[in-house]
Amino acid sequence: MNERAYDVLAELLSNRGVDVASVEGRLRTQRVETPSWGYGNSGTRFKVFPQLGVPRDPFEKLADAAEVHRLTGICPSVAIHIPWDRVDDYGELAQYAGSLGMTIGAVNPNLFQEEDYRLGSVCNPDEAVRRRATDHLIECVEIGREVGSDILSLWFADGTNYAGQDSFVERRHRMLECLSEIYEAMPESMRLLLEYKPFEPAFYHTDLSDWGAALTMCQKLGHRAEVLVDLGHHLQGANIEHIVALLLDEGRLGGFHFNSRKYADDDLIVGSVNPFELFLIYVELVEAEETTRIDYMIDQAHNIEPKIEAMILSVMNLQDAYAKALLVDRAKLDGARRSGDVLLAHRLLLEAYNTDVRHLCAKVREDLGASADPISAFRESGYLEKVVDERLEGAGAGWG
Ligand code: RM4
Ligand code: MN
Ligand code: MN
Repeated sequence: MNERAYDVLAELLSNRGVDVASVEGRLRTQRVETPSWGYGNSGTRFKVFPQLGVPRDPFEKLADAAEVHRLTGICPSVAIHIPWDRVDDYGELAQYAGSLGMTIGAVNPNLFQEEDYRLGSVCNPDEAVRRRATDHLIECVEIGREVGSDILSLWFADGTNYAGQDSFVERRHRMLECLSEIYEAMPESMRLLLEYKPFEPAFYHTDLSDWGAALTMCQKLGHRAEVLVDLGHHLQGANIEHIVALLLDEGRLGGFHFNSRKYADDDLIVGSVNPFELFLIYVELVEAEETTRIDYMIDQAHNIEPKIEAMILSVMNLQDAYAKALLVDRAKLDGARRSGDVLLAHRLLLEAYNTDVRHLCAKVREDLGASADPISAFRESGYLEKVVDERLEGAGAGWG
């Protein structure tokens, strides 16, 4: 760590009235879950460029995720996707995670890659297909029990491609019927997170197109059903921080899938396109998260960039955004808002956003036993060279 740079920053912040120790304390409690699928090969519908050293199975994905945690100090859990991460013995998978100092986080069912799901899964007009989808969801509840996870994270590809194809309302009722059964099957300790998305792979309508569709479904299910916000799942121009505030106010913001996008659901490195938006989202979260459980997860797919480094950079960008949000002078902001001082209120946000917090984050990572400079440390560690050698045989895991 660059101690001089840190000291200068800490002094500057103290002079501004920031309680640096408490900001650092909050930063040490930040947690970000990384996705198993982010370590496997992925691409676009045009081409998947496979990378050397990519994990071949869920165990190797956990090992890569553990490396991200070792270097950042805030990523001790991994989300899994079933069937991509199907194993014979989930107890063994959980035990292996434990041996790496990791846990298994959200269980993500997959209801979009079977022939049967051409017209949807839980909204399909065919009752037999809906039964099959529901059974898979119940299987995932069981897997959650076996791996010690308390989150069932749901995203449905359901929707229609042409006007008139099916009844919006009947489809909604079918989904509600299925999710009610799942909700009943979940242990008391488990939460159901419901993710919305306005387009793709369905192109006329999706059954959970936006936060309102997801929220009303959650409200019907019960208090352990909450909305998940994926940053890539909005139409252009949507004010995501406003959506975040609304869901928090309703007590139904369950979690995030962080990523970045320029055009659609691009799943790029977090904060790479619009870091200011990421900061504004954290500004809404800073107070609420003191009393609410929110699960922060990354949902990324790396097409050309090295996967572990991309994940580390995403985590660092999340630390950076959170740190800046913690610097906002809340008392002054409150005063500016009440007195109608539009520009002062705005400038108070800019003041926090424009602070270079990198040395503060580096210090926090070191406090956690991680690395001040995680990407350089990763490059120097020889981990990638080692796994490239070890994983020469067999195919890298991907979406299949
Ligand atoms: C979807 C959505 C889900 C993710 C799948 C792979 O667009 O973001 O969360 O599990 O992609
Ligand atoms: Mn997602
Ligand atoms: Mn997505």
